[in-house]
Amino acid sequence: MIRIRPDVKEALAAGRPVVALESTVLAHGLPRPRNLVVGRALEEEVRGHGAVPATVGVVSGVPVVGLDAAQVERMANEDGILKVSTRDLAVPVARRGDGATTVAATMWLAARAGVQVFATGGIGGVHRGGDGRDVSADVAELGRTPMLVVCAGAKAILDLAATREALETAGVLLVGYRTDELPAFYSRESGLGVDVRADSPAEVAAIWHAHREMRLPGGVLLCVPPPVETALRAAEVEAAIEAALARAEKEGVRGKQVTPFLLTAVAEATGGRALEANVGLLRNNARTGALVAAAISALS
Ligand code: PSU
Ligand code: MN
Repeated sequence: MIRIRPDVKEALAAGRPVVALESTVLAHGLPRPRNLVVGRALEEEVRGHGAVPATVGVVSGVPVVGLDAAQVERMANEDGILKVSTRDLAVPVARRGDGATTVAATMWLAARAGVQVFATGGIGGVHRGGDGRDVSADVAELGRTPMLVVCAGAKAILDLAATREALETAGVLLVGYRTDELPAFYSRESGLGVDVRADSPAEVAAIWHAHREMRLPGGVLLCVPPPVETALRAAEVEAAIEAALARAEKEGVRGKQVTPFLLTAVAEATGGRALEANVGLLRNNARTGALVAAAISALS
């Protein structure tokens, strides 16, 4: 049912480090042609730090853990590719179509393939305003699928305090990587704390190992601040976010379009600086994921 690229399968069987990557960020999170460049760069970042990258997606109805180069290109360049969360996975499979997997769907597939570490940008969470009912399926998936998810916190377009509460309710441990503060995706500061701090890949690996040994349900979120070189100040990105939210409201943007719409609008409003911050943190998370996956392999 799930196709695993041969080198990924070999690495998993031998207990060597593998890092999963998602395809929604390529298809819907980043503009062309940069998305393909970044998709390749993330795989290189993982390889360059001693792990095997496994980008996840659905290709011609087959869920794939470890897309090949042509398939990554397809995720980046195909028009109108479906954005697929766990609940939608059956649709492209039944219709023999393609689908770009979100954090939730990537976790689900990668975990079933035996992958333990997944690096992304920012997870979905509780959207701002309204009644707080637009909650990403990423939260529920984190609550039930065992995976160490490396991210820069939740996307700043969200209500971060509410997202943090939702993650707590779902039973997700927030580990700060060399920080006591939950990062806010574009920026390093959120004013919110993490549950515990870890200062090295080995410390993270030890927590993950214990989580697995006890067969605790769900994921652990490793929250890595975006690199200083490209990070924005929370205050400067806030105005852009508010303008983007107002536009989404006016244009009646709904459902799964909300996140891609807001990310694009914020990138435009910051003259591309939010995009550079996004790319910088994606690379940094891929690298950190590889280092942590290697530390986990050394333990088991
Ligand atoms: N992180 C990024 N860019 C993205 C996303 C995350 O840097 O495009 C995607 C992820 O795939 C995440 C999804 O799962 O946005 C959340 O969408 P929603 O709020 O509709 O659940
Ligand atoms: Mn949503």
